[in-house]
Amino acid sequence: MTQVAHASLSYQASFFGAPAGASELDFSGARHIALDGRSWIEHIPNWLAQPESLFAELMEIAPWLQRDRWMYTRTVIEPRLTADYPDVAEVPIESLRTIAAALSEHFGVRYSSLWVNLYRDQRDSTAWHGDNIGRVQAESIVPVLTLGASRRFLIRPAHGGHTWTLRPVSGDLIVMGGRAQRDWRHSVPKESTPSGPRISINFAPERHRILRSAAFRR
Ligand SMILES: O=C(O)CCC(=O)C(=O)O
Repeated sequence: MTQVAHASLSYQASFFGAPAGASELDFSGARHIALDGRSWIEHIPNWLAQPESLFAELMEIAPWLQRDRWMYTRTVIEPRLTADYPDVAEVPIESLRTIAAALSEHFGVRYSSLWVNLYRDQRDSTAWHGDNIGRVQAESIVPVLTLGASRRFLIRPAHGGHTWTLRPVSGDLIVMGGRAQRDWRHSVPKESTPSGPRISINFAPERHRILRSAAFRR
């Protein structure tokens, strides 16, 4: 893994708004999609007001790493950067700790850790996968907050079938629930049209953190 100097990344850090307060985080606009009888996904547009400030802060201070992983016969460089916060209490951004607490309260899940991904441009991506939590829990609730550029977020059944396409914009929350990490696979594909940087914030309970080192991809 390689620590990445954030100064080498171009981004616009010109808008610093007020930190998110828990009372502003409103779940009532959720669009709920029943993927099947036991799995679901929700898209909550404009969930976070003034997402630009959080985007800029993470760009600046997150401990971005370039990871690699063993794939079948060789090591491949992940086409994105990642930063881990194993303990939410130690996240050095107050508004992000507030967001984790609001999600924990709303979903009744203690989100004690999080990781952030940086898709530097349209060439960065995440391959089809289920999150590790699906290995140990049949059901889970995984919130993913988008900041910055809009990218396609796809989800399809693990064994093939209809692909749902969501296009979250900055401040939107995507939530995967039920058996979505076990029976379904999600991805953020490369795009052909130019795109600026996107950050996704992925919230996880303790058990997910323990398993994080052994991602399973299909
Ligand atoms: O960036 C996203 O929207 C999804 C990220 C993801 O699925 C992951 O990091 O496991």
